[in-house]
Amino acid sequence: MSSSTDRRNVAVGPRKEGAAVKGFTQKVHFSNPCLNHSLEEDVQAFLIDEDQLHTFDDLTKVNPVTPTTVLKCLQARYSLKVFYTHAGCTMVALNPFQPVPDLYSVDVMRDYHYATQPQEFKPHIFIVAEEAYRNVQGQLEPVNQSLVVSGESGAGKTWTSRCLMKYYATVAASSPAARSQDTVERIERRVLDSNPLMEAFGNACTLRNNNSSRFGKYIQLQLDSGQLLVGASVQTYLLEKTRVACQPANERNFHIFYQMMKGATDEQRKDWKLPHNQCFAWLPKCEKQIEEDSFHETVEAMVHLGINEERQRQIFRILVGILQLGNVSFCSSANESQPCNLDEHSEDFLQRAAELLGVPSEELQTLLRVRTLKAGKQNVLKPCSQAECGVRRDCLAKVIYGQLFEWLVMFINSCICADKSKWCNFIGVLDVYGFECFHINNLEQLCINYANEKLQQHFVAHYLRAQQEEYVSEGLEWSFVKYKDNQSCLELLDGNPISVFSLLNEESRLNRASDSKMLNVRLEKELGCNGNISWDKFSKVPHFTVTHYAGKVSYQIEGMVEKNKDPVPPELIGLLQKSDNLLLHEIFTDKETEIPNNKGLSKVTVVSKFKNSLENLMKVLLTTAPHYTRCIKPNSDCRPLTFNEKEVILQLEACGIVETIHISAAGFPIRIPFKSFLQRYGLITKYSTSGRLHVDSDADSTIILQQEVERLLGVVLQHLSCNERRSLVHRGRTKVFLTQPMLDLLEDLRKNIMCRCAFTIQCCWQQYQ
Ligand code: AD9
Ligand code: MG
Repeated sequence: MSSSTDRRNVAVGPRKEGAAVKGFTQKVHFSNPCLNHSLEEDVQAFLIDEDQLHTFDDLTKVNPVTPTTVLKCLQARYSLKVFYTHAGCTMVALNPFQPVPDLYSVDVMRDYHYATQPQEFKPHIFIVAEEAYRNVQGQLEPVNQSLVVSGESGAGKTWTSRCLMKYYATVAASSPAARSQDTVERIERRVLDSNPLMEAFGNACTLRNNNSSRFGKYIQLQLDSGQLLVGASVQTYLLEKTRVACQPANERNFHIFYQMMKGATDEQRKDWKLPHNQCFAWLPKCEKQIEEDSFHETVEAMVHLGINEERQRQIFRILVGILQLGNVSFCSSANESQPCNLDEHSEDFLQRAAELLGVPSEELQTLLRVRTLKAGKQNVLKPCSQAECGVRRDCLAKVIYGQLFEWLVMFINSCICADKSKWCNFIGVLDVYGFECFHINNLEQLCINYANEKLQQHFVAHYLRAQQEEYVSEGLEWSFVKYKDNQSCLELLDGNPISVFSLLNEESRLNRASDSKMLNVRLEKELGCNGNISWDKFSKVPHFTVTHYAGKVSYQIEGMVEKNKDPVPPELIGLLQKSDNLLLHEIFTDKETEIPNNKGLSKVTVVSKFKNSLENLMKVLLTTAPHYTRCIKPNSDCRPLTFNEKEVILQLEACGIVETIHISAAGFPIRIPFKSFLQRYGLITKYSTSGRLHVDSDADSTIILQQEVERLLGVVLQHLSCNERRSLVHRGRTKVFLTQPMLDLLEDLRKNIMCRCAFTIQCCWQQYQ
């Protein structure tokens, strides 16, 4: 049982109107700046005033648990610059949107690392990190750990993941130099350097986040038997490669392009055929100043990871080649049997693109404008329309960039991954894109939201399992609490034999001209009775709406099948295989590179590939002990220390925080250790008419405490049947498990007794006077 669960069990209590005793305030002593209040003080916290909400370090202590109380608590803490709060077995992290260096210094890392009980320190991402680190060496056998970081775009997932990696690179450093200094070295350095490199190629400035990750990532930090970091491996998911050729309005292309434009030396520009004043269609300007544009940092990371100068040159030439390709445009042809021409300025761009990509310019030009069709054994050439030429150009850029990114990840793995004989456990850090709901949603959002459904399913299962484990270890008889699960939505998306994905794949395979229309018809016909999908009959644009656990999202059908097919004309791949840019040649002749069939369709569609990789991820997660961090974005303008209630509450609902606390509330959410329980409610037995017992709340023996708890409960619940009693309260081995109504009852009894005593004392005084 993880210590976070223990903490959750400590104390919860009513703040019901009338039940609270005013003036009973929590004493918090901070002898150590990181230290939080003690268990006894936690127990007292349930009588706290609303203006003390900021002191709740665990949202399960807030009572009643409603979106509003949870929100108020987080808001109160945020206003005091407290960014982390426990929510049962999850950690809620509010984005400060400003640097808070003191919170993440090496000294603070060490405080948490060397603490005997880090969970008694103030909530911090380092508690999560340390808990996983300690759990990895399980008591009976080692247990791999996973740190799952979720939240919407800009909430701080990548920032948190980096922070977790820095923590391990510091406290689990394999080199003594790294441990004794603030710098990290050797393998630690390389593992950390994989971040800026992957972010340069996989992150972009979007409307929601200046440094938005456009891919998902699961990094496993490999630990040896002495728990030192000896290596790492990275798995990435679904890079949004369409961005390379098409950037949404007011968004940018991937950072690396801008870094190069800003940081290239004159010599490099000469080599890349890149004049200072050249503009690129695929590099839209953005008003915002992006701090991430550090070419120097990216190159340094490449050097540390062992990408030599020649390789760097090949990479940069490919990237500039892509940009030059983006400037190539076509004119419509007067005669359909003739290929379209390049527009008047495009000749030069095409020349440069061909040169940088290391392919013959004539051939490139022909292949962009003429399609090769197979007719039996014969090849038939067919001129492309202006629009088709544009699609082929974009397709070429996307396939090059996508494969380059995959090569980069493979390269990073080859230089950070330790030999299997050198490591025995891992801690995985998962940073996937959060739930997305835009004005227009397409295949990318469907995949992203599907990933979030899978993670939510894993989360709910794990959370309930954790609860069940505690019930069992405390010897409680209980049956599973019903909870809202997302199984039906997942079945709609990926179930067998018919689901959104299966229909999408079938339409992609059939490759018919009217695929979007057909998809819509089939979805409606074959899945129309599933309660999680609906259609707006009055909408002009065909779409379907899925009710996700986090909310409804409407997906545009137009273009979905095409995106799923992700077709690449084979003749373009053939061209790239001939490239004399050695890297490009290597990437496309590599056996593992997926080569499309003669219709340009690869064997696996986008969704089936994504589904497979997610299934593998889930298998790994299931073998690990998970720790959840829910990042929350306090305002959509990314303004420091600004808390927008409406936006936060939507996220709390979307990521299921409130539901999580409710799942806990549906069982016996209030768990009070015997001693604390007797200290607070012992007076009920003492003053009860049927209470002939002497309650010694100082007793230490668990057996005596157990008996006293039994007697107290016997007095309070003497009129109830065994079953009624069981639905309200359970005595475990070390704690009392209560429902909210039971706690309210105890509080009312206690209050009554205290009022009676006060009344008696008052009468005595009156008589005395
Ligand atoms: V996206 O889904 O990739 O678009 P993320 O990853 O959730 O998104 P990210 O980690 O990139 O968001 O955080 C956004 C910005 O918030 C960062 O660039 C930081 O400027 C800022 N941030 C996030 N967390 C912290 C923090 N703990 N302290 C300071 C932070 N700044
Ligand atoms: Mg990110």
